[in-house]
Amino acid sequence: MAKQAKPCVLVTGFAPFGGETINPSWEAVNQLEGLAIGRQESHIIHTKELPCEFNSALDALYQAIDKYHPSVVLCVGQAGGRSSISIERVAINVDDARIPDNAGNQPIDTPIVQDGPAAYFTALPIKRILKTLQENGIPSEISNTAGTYVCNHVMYGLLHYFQSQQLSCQGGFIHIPYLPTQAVHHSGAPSMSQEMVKKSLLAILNESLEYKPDLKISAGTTH
Ligand code: PCA
Repeated sequence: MAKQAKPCVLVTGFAPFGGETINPSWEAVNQLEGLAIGRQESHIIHTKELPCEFNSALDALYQAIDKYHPSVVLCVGQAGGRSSISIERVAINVDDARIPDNAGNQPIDTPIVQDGPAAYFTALPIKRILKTLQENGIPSEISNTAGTYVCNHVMYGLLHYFQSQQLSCQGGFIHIPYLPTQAVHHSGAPSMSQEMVKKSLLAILNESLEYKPDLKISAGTTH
């Protein structure tokens, strides 16, 4: 009989976009591949880089979910200009791109899923995560908008996949600031070190494996 694979979590980062040469999300996430996480190292971390493209990011994400069958999926993206780790609460059913994606597409006021719910809430224990990050001295906040670009698209698509495929998996989205090497080129922009981002992601994964969602409304959709 085939040996059962160790339980795992999936963490994704994005390719660079908008004229940047790196994306801090993939720079940090890439360092997590193969690490053990959770109580008594119960889970292994798998990682995946997603293209910053509306048309192909979700295909890449769904392929990775189908391959690994993770217990938790954490998607991470750059939010240049934000100063804290942003724990996203909600994804909305609209693409409204300020700039073209890496394939040159720029959807405006377009639903992500035709006739899909207006929004999905994450089922991650966001308040516990916030408390833990703050206790560890990491600037962090709950965010009530993941924007309307590729990150919101991926978060909505992730939560829609859980719902439509009836997966008993929890997941969510984390936005992170520029790295200091990027902020050098954006006068006045805040930044966060890669070490601090990495520490944050590991803490978020541990909390997500340990605790149930603290959302009071069931399963996380709203119409
Ligand atoms: N940030 C963008 C898309 C990719 C990324 O890292 C966003 O916030 O939508």
